[in-house]
Amino acid sequence: MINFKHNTIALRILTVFLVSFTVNKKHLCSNHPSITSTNSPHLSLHSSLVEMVFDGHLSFENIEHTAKDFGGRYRFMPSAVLYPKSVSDISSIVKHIFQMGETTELTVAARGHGHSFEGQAQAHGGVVINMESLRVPEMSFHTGKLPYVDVSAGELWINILHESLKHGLAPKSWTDYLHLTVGGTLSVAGISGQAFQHGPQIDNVYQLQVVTGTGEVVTCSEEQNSDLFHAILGGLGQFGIITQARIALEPAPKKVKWIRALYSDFAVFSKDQEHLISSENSFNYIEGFVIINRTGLLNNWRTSFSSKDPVQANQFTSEGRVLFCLEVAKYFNLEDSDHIDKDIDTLLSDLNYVQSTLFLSEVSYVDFLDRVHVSELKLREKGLWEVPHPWLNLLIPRSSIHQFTQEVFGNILTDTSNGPVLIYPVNKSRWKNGTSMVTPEEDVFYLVAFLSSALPSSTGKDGLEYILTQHKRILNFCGRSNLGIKQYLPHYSTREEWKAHFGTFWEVFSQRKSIYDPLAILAPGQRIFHKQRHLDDDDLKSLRSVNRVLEAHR
Ligand code: ZME
Repeated sequence: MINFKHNTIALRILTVFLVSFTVNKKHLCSNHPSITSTNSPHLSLHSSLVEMVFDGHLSFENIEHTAKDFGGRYRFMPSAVLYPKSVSDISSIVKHIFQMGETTELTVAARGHGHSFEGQAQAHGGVVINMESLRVPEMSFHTGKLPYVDVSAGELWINILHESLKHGLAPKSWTDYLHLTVGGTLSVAGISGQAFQHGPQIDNVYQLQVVTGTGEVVTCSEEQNSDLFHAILGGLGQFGIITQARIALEPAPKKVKWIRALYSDFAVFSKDQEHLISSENSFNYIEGFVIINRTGLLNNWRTSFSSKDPVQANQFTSEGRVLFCLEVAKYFNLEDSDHIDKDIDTLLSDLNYVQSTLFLSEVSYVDFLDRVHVSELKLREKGLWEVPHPWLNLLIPRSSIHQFTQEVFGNILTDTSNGPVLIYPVNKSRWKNGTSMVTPEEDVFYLVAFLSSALPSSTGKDGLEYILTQHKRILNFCGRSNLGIKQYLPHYSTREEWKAHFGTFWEVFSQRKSIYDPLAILAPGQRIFHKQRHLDDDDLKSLRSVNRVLEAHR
């Protein structure tokens, strides 16, 4: 009886070994679009974690949802999901796994609202931490000269917006979509139309609390543990799990003038955009997007935008050609009502858009910031939200942007039916130095974002394979022509690619890894560092006993 039990366990251990070795190999080498793995929980993990006590709880069941993300292409099952109720829950589990040392491949991934594109917040066979369960502290506001709010890292930006507005305040720098967690966007950068002025979201944080890869809880800022602070901001989750953040606030405007205007010449469009991001008294938000070969272009806009010249404007389509749409916004309050239109006329008088294509709209600050959520609800209604999202985000130096747009919008992309293609410049001379974010070398660079949705079963132009092939062509062109681009939110699979991405910063990045997460426990889904498993004496004993069992069965 006892023997039988031992043999079973030995065989289970062997199975776990084999399964994890084979799957890991696949994990590292394959570029296949839909990579799925659903092996059963590691036996050793289960027995070692099941005895731990948490303020929240650890679950081994109903955890499939954490093997999915917004990208919809990577699916790696964890062994367990932690629903933390305290920072100490997070610290305990990381510390526990750290103390197990190199005898286990166990890793830990913090998961926010699940909006990674390519499995970055998944932990194959490891522990996923459901950061949205961590709702401590309650948002606490500090008004005064430099107002800020302390939030839990699992908080959604949309909730922070609503709470801040009750104090007449709001964060300064945003993402386009607000149903994302603070910890998630601060781990990458957080870029939207305010970044030209305020820098990305990582430039607008005063202090963080993090749990490092050794399970230590550390508070960091420019003054305190500044190396960790800089490492964490845009650090792709490699140096610690953000558990709290102190977000810079400003007085919130009540209303927004939201404006769009079309250009048919990229040189004119980009000249105006660059003028706007560098002038002193400009718009508060500056973005832009590309429209290729679309009919009925204006119907989409009519709902919320009104035209000064509707007859002329209605004749405008991008059928058979490429148009560039400037999108800007000016914030204002009721007391500005008498001069806001004049201010905007002044700003617009510098620009050279096609005169008949100016569209103006006036919305509340919340409606402006939460605008992508409106698209989300429409797409959800049509069942088009939970589809694969092969997204490609590029940062392109100003000196290469003309060459880039000519090739990509002239030869590679033939229409923009699969989703928005954003294009706008920022100037990093106004950004903070020393974060982990990787940018091109020039001060002025463009964000170009290809935000496609794929139809799950399509093999045509709206299918996954076609879109991925287009992205490959775009990247090949960038590499071949030496455009000096950097990917934003990349998903590389080899050390060489990551090294090339980080360039001269690689040494600092990997040195910081060895300090803050020496066993490479954190954020394995980024595929930058790989946790090593070295067999210890106990493992060797089990392996020998497995061998004996196998011998006996022969
Ligand atoms: C899937 C989807 C993305 C629907 C709308 N979007 C977006 N639209 C505009 N800007 C965006 C965006 N997603 C990120 N930025």
